[in-house]
Amino acid sequence: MRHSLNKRAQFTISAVLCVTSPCVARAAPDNIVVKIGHAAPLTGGSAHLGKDDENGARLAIEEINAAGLTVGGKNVMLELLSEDDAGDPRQATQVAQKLVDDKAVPVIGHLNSGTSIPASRIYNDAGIVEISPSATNPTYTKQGFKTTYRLVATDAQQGPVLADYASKVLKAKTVAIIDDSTAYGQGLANEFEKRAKAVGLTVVSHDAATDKSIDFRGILTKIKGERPDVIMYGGMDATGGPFAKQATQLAIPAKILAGDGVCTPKVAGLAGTASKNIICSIAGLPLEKMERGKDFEKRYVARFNKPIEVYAPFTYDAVYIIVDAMKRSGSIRAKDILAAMPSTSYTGSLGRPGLMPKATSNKARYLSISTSTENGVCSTL
Ligand code: ABU
Repeated sequence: MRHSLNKRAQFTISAVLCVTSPCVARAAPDNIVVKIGHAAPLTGGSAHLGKDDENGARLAIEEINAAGLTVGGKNVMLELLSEDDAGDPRQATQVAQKLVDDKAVPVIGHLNSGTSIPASRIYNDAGIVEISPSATNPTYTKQGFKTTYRLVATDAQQGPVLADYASKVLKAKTVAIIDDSTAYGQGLANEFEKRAKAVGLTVVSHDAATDKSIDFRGILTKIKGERPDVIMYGGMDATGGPFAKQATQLAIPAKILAGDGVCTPKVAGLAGTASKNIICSIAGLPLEKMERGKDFEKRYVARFNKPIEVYAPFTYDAVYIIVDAMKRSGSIRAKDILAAMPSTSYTGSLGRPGLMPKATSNKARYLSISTSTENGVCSTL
């Protein structure tokens, strides 16, 4: 079912101020306010991705409010409650409890697997839906929580795709692996390693850094001596960029494989010309292949005056998926939204993403493997 903005309900909003962008909608006194929680790193190395997520959710909420939303015969206004988890597992649980205490009805987030996993228990205990736009560690949706959803494929798909690419396309025989010791980076590296060994690659080393590491010259010097055909990097763009740059500075010729956390426009800025050496996968369709990606991009850029990083279309669609569940259940109550989620059939910016609760978490609808070019645009191979 495609969403259509409800023009008829525009009169439920007392004022929509569109003199200059952005539009600001004020709730009429008879409107019920529904709080949409959002959590992501808004500070630290992944703040650019967290802000991108927040923008996607904000754009959806602004559109829905401007069009007017009626649920079960009542006028509803959405309010964004956005919290900074700093990409830190402990802060994520504090933020999750705050969102529950502040009566967020669903939560869009968290961005990282390492934050989404511990936070998911808190949302589950509170009975509210959590939709992560980006967490790819399979554990997130394998904990048996009915509240836990994601809009992306998992590293159990992403890791093998990268290993197969190394073996079949790059014809690599040896690989060095390094990860950032996070649930995402380490998990992806482990999934890669399993498949790499299964297809006959020799893993010459598997090193651990951290998600704060910026100087990789020691590890890279060691890896250079191991002369791997390829290097697998499990981590995010903030560290993957410097890693690739330093590998090139040390004249390491091996291609660097990485997952969706590195497959961002920012990595080109951080890696410079070394980004040509990065081959990265994305855990969904690239924007240009999303059914309504271009249309979304235009509205995003017009509203925020900057390009999309990566996950904004996913947070945008997540808000619409929640609103779709509200409309179908005729309720704004968390338990009714939760009950309506499994029967979601929704086509958004992404097209029809595989909405992946526990039962279907191994069925990725989309998994593209892409290569990062010098200007940072990921193109599907
Ligand atoms: N999937 C990469 C970024 C988010 C995460 O899984 O940690």
